[in-house]
Amino acid sequence: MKKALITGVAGQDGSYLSEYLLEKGYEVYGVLRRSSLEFKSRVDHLYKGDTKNELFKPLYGDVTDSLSINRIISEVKPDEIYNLAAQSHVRVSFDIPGYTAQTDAIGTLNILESIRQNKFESTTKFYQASTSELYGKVKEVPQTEETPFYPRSPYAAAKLYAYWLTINYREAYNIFAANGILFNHESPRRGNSFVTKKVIETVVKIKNGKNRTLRVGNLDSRRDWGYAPEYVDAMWRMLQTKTPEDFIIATGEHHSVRELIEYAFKLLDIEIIWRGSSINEVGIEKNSNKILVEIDQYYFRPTEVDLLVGNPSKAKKKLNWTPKVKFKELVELMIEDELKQQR
Ligand code: NAP
Ligand code: F7E
Repeated sequence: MKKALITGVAGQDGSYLSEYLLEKGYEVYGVLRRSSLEFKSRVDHLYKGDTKNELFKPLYGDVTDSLSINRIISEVKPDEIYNLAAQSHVRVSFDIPGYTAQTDAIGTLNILESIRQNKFESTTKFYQASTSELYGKVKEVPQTEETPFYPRSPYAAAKLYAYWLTINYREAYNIFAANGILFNHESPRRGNSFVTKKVIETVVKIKNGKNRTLRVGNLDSRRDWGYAPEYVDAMWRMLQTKTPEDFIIATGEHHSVRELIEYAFKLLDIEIIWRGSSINEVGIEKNSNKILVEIDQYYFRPTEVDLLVGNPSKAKKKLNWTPKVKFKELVELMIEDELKQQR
């Protein structure tokens, strides 16, 4: 039986990846951070109560703490490590750049060093959660594995260190280490401060009369939004190849935050029209003339990433991976889930 160790297991991707690997018959060791409330909503069903899975093993640890990480790796002796732990919010990384660097950059170093010091170079494969944010102020459209990076946030700069460290440990110590350069991927389990989940949660609240307005930042930034369960499948595929390589995972489509808002409201039979410009722009319900969308300076970033769109050809060719859920279907399934949650 193969053993996988997942850092960031309680996050969106960690929870889907756990379910995916358990389904494949893996023993899954999940690194959880201690918090004052025990409840880890995305993975609780895997290790508590009637749905508990004996093959899921929760372990306390923190990637910034090399002692705990080294102990876990030396005891578990994993066949595969998926390093998903991160302070993953781009805007928040401007508020807590030091913590972001410790987790997203040094956390990766702690894991790779532990593989090396335990002499697991030939037995433990390593997946690094790299990101389209590395492209930042993009040098070409769409982005490929060859496009130069231009990070635009403390988050992206920390992830750049982790990206190159992964390649360096592959070249220097022959570790099977791969970067997945994943473009935005979303789901009903997405944290509610990311724009897709925030918009969808709020428009449903507005429809149900529980919220008056949606307050957002840059309406015109464009993202390549895919569906998270499909992206964890790509992570696993990257560790099953003959030789380790880095791959873009993306849909190849891009849409704006404005389109996301319009389509989410449309699914609830609300038509939005836009008036005004920049910080004074508002989204109005066509029928009632009520203001439903307002711009809030708080949600802007000091340096924005305007457009990200990936070319997933290499993954299609070498991993036999293709995205199925695209923008409209993604918004539809998230709205459907949200309607159930708020019922
Ligand atoms: P997420 O929902 O924010 O989950 C991140 C997880 O990391 C959380 O469970 C968090 O723990 C944990 N964590 C944070 N700091 C930690 C620390 N110091 N030690 C141990 N665990 C820590 O992120 P996600 O969307 O699942 O993304 C997974 C990974 O892919 C992240 O590395 C992210 O940067 C990267 N990525 C995401 C996307 C995307 O669109 N989702 C795209 C490209 C790359 P708590 O639950 O206790 O907070
Ligand atoms: O923002 C704009 C915002 O926070 C998307 C992380 O998973 O994907 C994610 O990073 C866009 C940005 O995701 C609001 O300015 C407008 O242009 O949902 P987001 P992100 O920054 O793209 C990458 C690939 C990762 O690696 C990250 O870990 O939407 N936007 N108004 C807003 N964004 C937020 N959060 N909230 C707003 O009100």
